[in-house]
Amino acid sequence: KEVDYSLCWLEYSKIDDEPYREKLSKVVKNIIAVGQDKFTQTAVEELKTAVTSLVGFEPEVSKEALCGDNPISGIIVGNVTDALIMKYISDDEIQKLDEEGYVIKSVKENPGLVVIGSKNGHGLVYGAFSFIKHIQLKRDVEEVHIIDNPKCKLRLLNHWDNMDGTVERGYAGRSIFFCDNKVTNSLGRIKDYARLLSSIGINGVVINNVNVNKNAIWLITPKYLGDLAKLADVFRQYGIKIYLSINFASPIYIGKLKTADPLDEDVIKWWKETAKTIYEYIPDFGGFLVKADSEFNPGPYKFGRDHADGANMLAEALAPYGGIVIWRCFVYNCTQDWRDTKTDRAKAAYDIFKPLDGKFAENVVLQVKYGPMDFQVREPVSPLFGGLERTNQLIELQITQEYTGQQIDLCYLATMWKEVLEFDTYAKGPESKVKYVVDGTLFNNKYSGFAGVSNVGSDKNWTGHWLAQANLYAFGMLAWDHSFTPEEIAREWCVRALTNDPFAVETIVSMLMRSWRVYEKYTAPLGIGWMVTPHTHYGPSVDGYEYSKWGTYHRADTKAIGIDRSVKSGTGFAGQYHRENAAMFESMETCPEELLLFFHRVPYDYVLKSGETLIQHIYNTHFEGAEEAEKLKEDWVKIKDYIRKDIYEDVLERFNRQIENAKEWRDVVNSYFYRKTGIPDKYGRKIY
Ligand code: GCW
Repeated sequence: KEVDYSLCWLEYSKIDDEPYREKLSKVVKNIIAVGQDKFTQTAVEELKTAVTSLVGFEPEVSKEALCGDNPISGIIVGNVTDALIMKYISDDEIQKLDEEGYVIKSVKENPGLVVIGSKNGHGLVYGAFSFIKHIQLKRDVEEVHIIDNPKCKLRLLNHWDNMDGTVERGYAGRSIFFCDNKVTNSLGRIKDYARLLSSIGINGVVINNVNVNKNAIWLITPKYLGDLAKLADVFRQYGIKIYLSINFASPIYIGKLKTADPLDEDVIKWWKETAKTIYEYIPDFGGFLVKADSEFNPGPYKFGRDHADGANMLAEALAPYGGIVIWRCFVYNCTQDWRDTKTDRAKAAYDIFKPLDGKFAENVVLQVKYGPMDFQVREPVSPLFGGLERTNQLIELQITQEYTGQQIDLCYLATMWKEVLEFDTYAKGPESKVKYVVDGTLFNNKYSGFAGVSNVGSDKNWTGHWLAQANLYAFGMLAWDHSFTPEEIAREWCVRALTNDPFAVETIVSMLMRSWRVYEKYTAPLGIGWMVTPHTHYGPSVDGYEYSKWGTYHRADTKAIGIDRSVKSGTGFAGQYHRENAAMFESMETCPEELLLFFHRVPYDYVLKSGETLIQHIYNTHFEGAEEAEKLKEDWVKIKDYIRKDIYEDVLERFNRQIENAKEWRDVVNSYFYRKTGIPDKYGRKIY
């Protein structure tokens, strides 16, 4: 089937290694589907599509093992309770499987036979995709033995798609879900999207923006539910549930009630009826995502109630059907006076949600942005991780590159995410890392996991920048299993999606691995953040948000820059962490240097560990960052011959823009500080 968009890592080109293909052919020539259910069908269809392209012939599919007792070769796909599967998979192996897990095993006594088994259908689909990956990476099929389970229960994407077809903070074209205030009927593309997501383990998508306005308010009504049900049918085949963002004041807008007070009888009843209707259309509907009392969205505060009142009321409406409420913690005063130095936006989420810890219903999950501010290129980890001990929680990561180069600049985010996940909260002593909070093991949560703000749109490569596909891929992989390294993920993605030439692969992996740091170097220094062009958030504007209402200030003067967030003399934010981290952030000496200006107000002549002064560090990193951006392009040029021509050209054009952007950042930031301080660059480089 010809489509006018890329299939990313599922774009199968024929395996060029003859001997490997030969070996493989013996195994993949038969597919034996034990069950008849829709997941088995999906798994078989995927295996068939992949084999046909990768190996070059269409495998035979049979419903039962035609073999009787004779040795057979092929892939058997089925539930671990099926007799045929049980023959080859031990109890011990079955024991190790979770709900969504799978086992892939080549049968020793029966060379050429591979079994893919799972406890439920989702697992079978994951198992099929995993086997496909296995062969794309040319791993041994005669020795395969994988038992794999997702570490996190919820692995969600959040789309900030509006019904008019625009995407808030989207850099990859239009919405794939909505157009002209209608739900899309291009279900072919949706199916391919479901395939891509399922192949990286995603099990839920929130399809509309958290800012729920105009028509989107009505998505939870029969006006749209029929069309949404069709989307849900497509996703369901791949083990993915759909969720909707809702407007907390819906009972007023839709129900024509006088209030949306979560404790009001009529409001409670209205939500219960609404939930009932939704589940009539979509029996496995995932639930609601709610941005309440945040950036002008209505919430329980409006009615004199707190966030637990609001979330629990919705949770009760969804509970009979197994739905959940995902409640965002991105709540802060967005009409701050910049003159007010007491209010600290970084403190808001913890101040609001910590006192509510333990008060949320069983089917409520709090969704917490990884940092206390807003997806900056460098932030400390939110103190809510480790702070909330009796509440389900999801970590919210931003795959779309709002503050990290907008899919023009290369910025592989897995390196950042990994640092966040490895951060030790000390909530229960050492080894209380964020990764153990979000996989639910530290506090034994019923629901937990990852939510990623999607970077996907209608562009033919889905993500604007071809290499930004790696971020989507990495998000899924880490949500599935946070023990993967960013490097192995990058390599895998590269081989599957771009090229398998070893030199080209290593070059691209190296580019990806250093790209976050490069981006950080030429933008705002040492964790202070912002300094971006207001509203668009691309390109430099050092004072762009300095005198605004958003609570995002650097407070640079001629002597010093940064915010004192210590307990002793500052806003006290550092005190929101557990003792070990609070102490570390409290003092300038022990605060990690990359976060120095986030936590401290630092004079320009302060000497850093490198021996350079703060001002010199700012100059150095900005010159280096711009140079390293040019190096990224040089590397890309070196591998020209190994990359498909149109991809090569597209990416080259992005690097040219990145170089311009980096130069602009370098000169604006350096000039700003030179003009503030009058201190020249000790290496005499050009500052304007
Ligand atoms: O990062 C900010 C964005 C807003 C976004 C908001 C949020 C969807 O600038 O565009 O709104 O965060 O996360 O709710």
